[in-house]
Amino acid sequence: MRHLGALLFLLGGLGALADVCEVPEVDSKLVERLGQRLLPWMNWLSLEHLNPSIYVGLRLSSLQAGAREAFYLHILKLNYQQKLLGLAVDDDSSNNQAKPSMGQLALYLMALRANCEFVGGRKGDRLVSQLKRFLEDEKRAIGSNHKGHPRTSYYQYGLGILALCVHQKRLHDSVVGKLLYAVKHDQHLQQDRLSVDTVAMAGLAFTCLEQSNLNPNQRHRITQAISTVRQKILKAQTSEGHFGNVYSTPLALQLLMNSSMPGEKLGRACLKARAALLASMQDGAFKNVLIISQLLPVLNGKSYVDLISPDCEAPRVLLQPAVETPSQTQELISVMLKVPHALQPYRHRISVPAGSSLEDVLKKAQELTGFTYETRNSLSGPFLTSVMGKEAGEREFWQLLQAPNTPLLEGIADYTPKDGQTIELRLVSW
Ligand code: B12
Repeated sequence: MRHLGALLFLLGGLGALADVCEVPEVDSKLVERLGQRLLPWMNWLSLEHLNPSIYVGLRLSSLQAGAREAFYLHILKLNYQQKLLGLAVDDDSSNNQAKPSMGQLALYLMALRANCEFVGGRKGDRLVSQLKRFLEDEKRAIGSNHKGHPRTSYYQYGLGILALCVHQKRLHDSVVGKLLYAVKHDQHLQQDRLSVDTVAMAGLAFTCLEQSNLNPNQRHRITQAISTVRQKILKAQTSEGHFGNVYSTPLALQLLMNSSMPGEKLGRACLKARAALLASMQDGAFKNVLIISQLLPVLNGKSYVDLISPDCEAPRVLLQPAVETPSQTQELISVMLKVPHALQPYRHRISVPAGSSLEDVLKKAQELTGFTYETRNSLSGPFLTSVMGKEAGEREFWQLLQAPNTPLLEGIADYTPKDGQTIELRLVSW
């Protein structure tokens, strides 16, 4: 009888284990290969490509880039302080750089925290005030009846709250309240679809607030919102196991990891997501450095919430640059590029070497066929802003689709079209 009791206790214990979201270690060679993709971007010190997310991702990973890392943070500091605090010498060459957005400032503050620094001093306090002001402005743009939209996005709103939280900076309940409302009432929807990245980011911000108890009056609502976020993310799991899509799974796992829920759904869902991620990693799906920087912490069992008290002494493996094996191909493929709804509709077949990116196709089309386009640089790479002379307006964007109607999951620099494919560019609202 006593043995049966012990057995039941053990089984009960195993059942309880299944409630926890764990992402068991994956092959370290696969992880290193991902990390190696970040290295060229850390050498490339062209100011427009500086990306604080790379630094954060690396510091929360099991990998390190040696002296490059410290140097990169140094350049980040110089660049961000110059642009944000107006410390630039007043000539045109240094001043024509756009000011970092709210989300970029947030990521910069997270990079400081990833190095175990708290923002402080006169300059630091000014940066914190700027971020608080950004959030206040966004709160006003959303409006007292919640009918408006943030000028950036709820994703950046969540990122802003998270960055201040990991520095233990207090925000007014009303600022946090807007994000609580948005999550509860599905205002993070993009084109009628749940943006898993956006809810995950909100969930990370709430988790930080819950752990730090910075808004005690909102405690109950925050706890409830975290549970809502978890449920929404679990519901968005695809049959292969991704939460939303392959590229929102890293942030979704950052949120779910190390959390627990009654029932057995969570543990199983996370193991399935891990298997799907692994398959995608082996397929070479992770090319984009921003996404890699969101994935590496997950593969090390960490999330952005760990920036509350990062472990800066944790041993990390030194990354060695990858040995390049250039794969020259003479084979040409042909891609149909079309923009049916432009003032001047466009449709042409473009020939490019196999393995070319969609950006290569656009360049070729511009060179040879009277197609025109413009891009803006972002932390995710080149963002298409204008096509055939038509610039996307406020809350509009040029969507990339595989005809007839499948939105691409990657941007122009990362997506590699297949032979015979038709790519459509479509101006849509979001
Ligand atoms: C908000 C958002 C959008 C908004 C951006 C508008 C706005 N005012 O915020 C809209 C709806 C327009 C959008 C569009 C697209 N997006 Co988007 N977007 C995001 C999201 C949720 C947050 C981005 C953000 O604010 N980052 C924080 C700030 C601080 O960084 P930032 O670099 O300054 O932000 C700018 C860029 O991110 C840019 N941007 C947004 N999406 C994309 C995608 C690409 C490929 C590029 C180069 C730039 C870019 O807009 C931001 C605001 O200016 C991310 C989620 C994530 N995990 O990152 C997805 C995400 C980056 N988007 C993604 C994709 C695929 C797209 C599209 C290519 C979809 C499509 N089929 O057309 C298009 C871009 C097409 C183009 N014209 O080049 C993927 C990229 C995956 C990858 N492998 O890199 C992500 C990760 C979502 C996902 N899980 O699938 N997006």
